[in-house]
Amino acid sequence: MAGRGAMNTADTIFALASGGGRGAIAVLRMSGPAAGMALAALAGGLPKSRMASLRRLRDEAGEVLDQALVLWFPGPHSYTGEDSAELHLHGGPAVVAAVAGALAALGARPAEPGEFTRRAFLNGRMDLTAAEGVADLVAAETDAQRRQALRQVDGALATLTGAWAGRLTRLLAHQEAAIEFAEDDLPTDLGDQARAGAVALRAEIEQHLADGGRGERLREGVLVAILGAPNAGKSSLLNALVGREAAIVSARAGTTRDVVEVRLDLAGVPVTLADTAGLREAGDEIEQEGIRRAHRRAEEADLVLAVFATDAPPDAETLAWVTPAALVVANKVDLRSAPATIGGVVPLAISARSGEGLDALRAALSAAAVRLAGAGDAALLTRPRHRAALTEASAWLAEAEAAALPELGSEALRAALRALGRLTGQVGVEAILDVVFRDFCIGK
Ligand SMILES: Nc1nc2c(ncn2[C@@H]2O[C@H](COP(=O)(O)OP(=O)(O)O)[C@@H](O)[C@H]2O)c(=O)[nH]1
Ligand SMILES: [Mg+2]
Repeated sequence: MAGRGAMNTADTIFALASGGGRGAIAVLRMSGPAAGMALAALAGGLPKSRMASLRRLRDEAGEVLDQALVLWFPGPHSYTGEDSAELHLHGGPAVVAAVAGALAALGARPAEPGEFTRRAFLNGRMDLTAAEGVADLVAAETDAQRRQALRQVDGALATLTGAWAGRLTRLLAHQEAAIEFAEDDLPTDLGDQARAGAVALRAEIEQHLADGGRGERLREGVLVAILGAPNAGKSSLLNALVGREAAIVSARAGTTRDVVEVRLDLAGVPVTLADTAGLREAGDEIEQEGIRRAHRRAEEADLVLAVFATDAPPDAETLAWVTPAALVVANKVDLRSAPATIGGVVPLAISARSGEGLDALRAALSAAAVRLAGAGDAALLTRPRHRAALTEASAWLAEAEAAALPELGSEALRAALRALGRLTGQVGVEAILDVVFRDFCIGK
């Protein structure tokens, strides 16, 4: 498709589309003008389109490499829009290597990460947001992430953006008509209509921008930093929450020196729990660095989990992190009962040792994660790129509303339309292609 970025699609690419290592089946896929020739050469002729057939695969010397299911997807109605094929091989490394070698001998080359989907986009098979959705679907670790990615593959964001672009195009037509009629000195309210339309459209876009970043958070995961004095039981708590000894627990203060992170699935939201070095006036240099890292992680965190132990008075360093947004726990209630409040907040009484209160803490963490990532209600913006494009469109709409001259309003509306077009990849796409397809895996 013209204007979608120069790229050499004349060559034929192949890649392992299933996971590496040993498995029952390994799927090699290829795409490009020579895909049919290469498949025919390997499989002794082209099979019927889109029908699985069992073939012996041979290299150029006639040696049988494997017995495989082969599928032929002639373009343009394939994933990439090009002639494509899939080989379902026996999933051993030697089989895959032999068939990949035969494909390379036939002139195909290994694909770059995301190159299949990139071609699908370049050939107009999907818009940019759907392509991003494919990458997110492959990377999804939790149900809520999977649902969000599927929504995007299904075009939820592209459909909304397309509808906005349609309205904007009509506003632009009104505005241009207003300019025409003004030249004819005819009274008209077309300019006012365009202005009112811009106001309404901007309000809708702003409503989506005011989603608290839930979509991005769900995509990337919610970061929870565990903070507290040395020996408060932070590492014990992390281990109790994940059900394994991820962090070292010791009666010696200052044992945890770097940030230890584990991934949890809480109500469908991926949560990264970060255990940190205890906050105190540090002794040696390594511990000081650990404490610096603890503060940095806490500043980046979406949620701070402040841990206090019942057998010590609340320490000033940790109290400084207690806000209404923080989760406060009083640990070691097996030793002593929890105080009524810590820093003005009612703590959750827990014991990392006995397990008391951990269910309530897990529930509180889940609720916070769902609130932060909007796992229940759908946020449509899942990447900073989306937010940037809509913020820009909204700013241009504001400019159009404020424009003193109809010609300026018209220019601003056009710029807003371009910003929307960038979101779905209709305009100005060259600069962002590499960014979008960088985080794909090979074979997608
Ligand atoms: N009695 C009791 N001891 C605990 C509890 N949680 C942790 N500890 C002990 O407190 C000490 C410090 O624990 P650790 O998890 O390393 O604390 P951290 O320095 O905050 O990471 C260890 O000896 C733990 O066994 C608890 O709930 N009850
Ligand atoms: Mg520790």
